[in-house]
Amino acid sequence: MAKIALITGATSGIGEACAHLFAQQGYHLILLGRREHLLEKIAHHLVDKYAIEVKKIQADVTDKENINYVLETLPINWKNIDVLINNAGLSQGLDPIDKGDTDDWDRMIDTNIKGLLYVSKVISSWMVAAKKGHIVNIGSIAGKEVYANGNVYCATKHAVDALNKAMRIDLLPHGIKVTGIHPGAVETEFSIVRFKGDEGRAKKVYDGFDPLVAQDIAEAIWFAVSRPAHVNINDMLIMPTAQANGSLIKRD
Ligand code: NDP
Ligand code: 8X3
Repeated sequence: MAKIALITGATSGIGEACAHLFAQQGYHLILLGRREHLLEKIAHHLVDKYAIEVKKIQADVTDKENINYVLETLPINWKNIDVLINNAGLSQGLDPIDKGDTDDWDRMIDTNIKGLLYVSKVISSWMVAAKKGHIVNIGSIAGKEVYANGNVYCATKHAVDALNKAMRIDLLPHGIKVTGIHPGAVETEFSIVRFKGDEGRAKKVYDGFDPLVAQDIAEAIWFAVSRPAHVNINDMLIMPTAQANGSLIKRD
């Protein structure tokens, strides 16, 4: 029987690249995101190309009641989830702490921390009952160090790093693997979202060096997920060659 992966934030960037790679490996997929037309488009393509089954969940991870509802009402055969990729996340703004927008802060905290928790609670309870499973949490270099004006985004990714370690402890008795994947700069919609649609400003983030692409991260995730049963990859920090740390990039 084919394995099942649930990917949050599957409508673009790293999540979408994971959907393609896991489909190629024969996984059935549950794709979750807010933009329905993109879920439709990606699901249609994957079903056509790889003859897998895809369940679309159009939902916002910050909506606790609805997340519980859409997951709990999945058909029973779709609850047998082997891999959860907690990828949905975003940054909003890049301002010093005295000038930050508190609505931006709420959005990042609600999505990157609370949304990840809402999904994880439901799925981990099924994994505990099944005594199998692998949770992959997408952190960031911003969860390992702090850079100028990154304040709240960095704090949310430090929380993901802590939760990743905490999940590994709590789920140890149940044989569930937990992996943290921490990328440096990846060119996706991330900076367009951070700068609220300002594509020119977003493009400048990646000027003069080769950033990672979403496929690089999907391949790292696949490496972690495809290890033998007795091997767990705890943590991977993956950077562009031109990026030394959270704030030092060598540009042409
Ligand atoms: P994208 O903006 O391309 O993708 C983000 C995804 O998250 C989209 O599919 C979006 O879908 C989804 N998403 C955002 N908010 C919600 C929500 N409230 N509910 C459900 N889905 C949501 O960026 P990336 O692919 O780069 O980001 C993926 C993850 O990687 C994030 O956690 C990010 O923090 C992390 N990361 C990114 C790095 C980078 O440089 N790009 C580096 C390190 C980490 P939709 O809008 O349809 O809901
Ligand atoms: C996204 C990468 O460096 O902008 O997590 O924080 S960075």
